[in-house]
Amino acid sequence: MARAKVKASGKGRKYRFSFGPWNIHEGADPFGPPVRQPIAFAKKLKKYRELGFEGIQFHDDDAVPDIDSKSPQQVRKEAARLGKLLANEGLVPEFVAPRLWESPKTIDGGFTSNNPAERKYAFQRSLQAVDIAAELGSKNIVLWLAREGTYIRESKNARLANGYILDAINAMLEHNPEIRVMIEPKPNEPMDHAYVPTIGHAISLAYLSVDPNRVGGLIETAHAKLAGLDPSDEMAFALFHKKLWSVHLNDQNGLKFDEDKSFGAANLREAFNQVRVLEEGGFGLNGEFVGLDVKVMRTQKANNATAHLSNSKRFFELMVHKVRTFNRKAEAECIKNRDYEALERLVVEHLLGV
Ligand code: XUL
Ligand code: MN
Repeated sequence: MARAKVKASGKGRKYRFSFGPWNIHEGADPFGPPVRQPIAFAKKLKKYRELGFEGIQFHDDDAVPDIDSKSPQQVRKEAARLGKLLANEGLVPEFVAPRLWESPKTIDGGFTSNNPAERKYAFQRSLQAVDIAAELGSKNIVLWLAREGTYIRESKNARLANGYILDAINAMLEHNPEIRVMIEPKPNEPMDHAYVPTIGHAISLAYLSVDPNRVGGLIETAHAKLAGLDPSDEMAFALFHKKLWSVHLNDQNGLKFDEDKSFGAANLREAFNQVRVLEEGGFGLNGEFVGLDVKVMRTQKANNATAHLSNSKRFFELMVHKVRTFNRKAEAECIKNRDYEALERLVVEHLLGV
């Protein structure tokens, strides 16, 4: 296939890309079993450089499998060993996210469970994730608050739940003075309604924390769309607050399950606007990664089951090119004349390459 050459550097910016081991997936969904053989973690690690990625995102148990069966010392030892391996491979651990949604102890949520013993488990596991991040050499924790919400509204006290989440964030900040917490908001799935469903909610919690400068956000395209919001506006809001510290770019075809499609695959114009906002907002200039939380189609054969990652990276780079070559003078003219029909045509023709 002929491939147009594109540059994702220029204007002093070179984007760095990341993904998580879960983005190379065996294809199981709620309606059917895996359709591809699992790929060993060591083999996945090799794929990063091959695909042009430098950053790795971890859940705590991606870094230390079977985490609950190991002593704190063992967990730290394994994380430190992995940190060395990553450094040798030239890979950067972007963040660690405590996986608080698979344990039998988090069936009814972690921080917001109605059971104090379960809340304690979630608390401790999160502090341990902070230790893992430190051993790996990352300063970032991501909180996707998967089960912090309800199936039925009456089952939890939402006011108290927000306080429990804030307590957990504060505990992480106090546990390690270097660590930063990034909240990854999502409005639903697996819950009917999740607490902290948008970046606005996340940032308002950040300001209430014991160290607001160390609490920010990670915005995922699909999650913003599931909340009925425009992902580029969500990103702009966080950039305005200097709190956009990572992204999970992907795409989403309307209000369905969380599809995690390749970036730009469902809506080119929304992809253009996300890249435009990131470029204009200086995203990446402080070392932020462009994370791609994308899922390969279930139908994909095993011999080419990483194409969603290389495609998403390429679509991002092509969009950077589109953003950088957009006719800014003509744009300013349209805005000055309040001729938004002309602006619409300018954008659409630019995206269509005419
Ligand atoms: C869930 C989701 C997660 C987080 C990491 O929808 O996006 O993969 O990004 O826990
Ligand atoms: Mn995500």
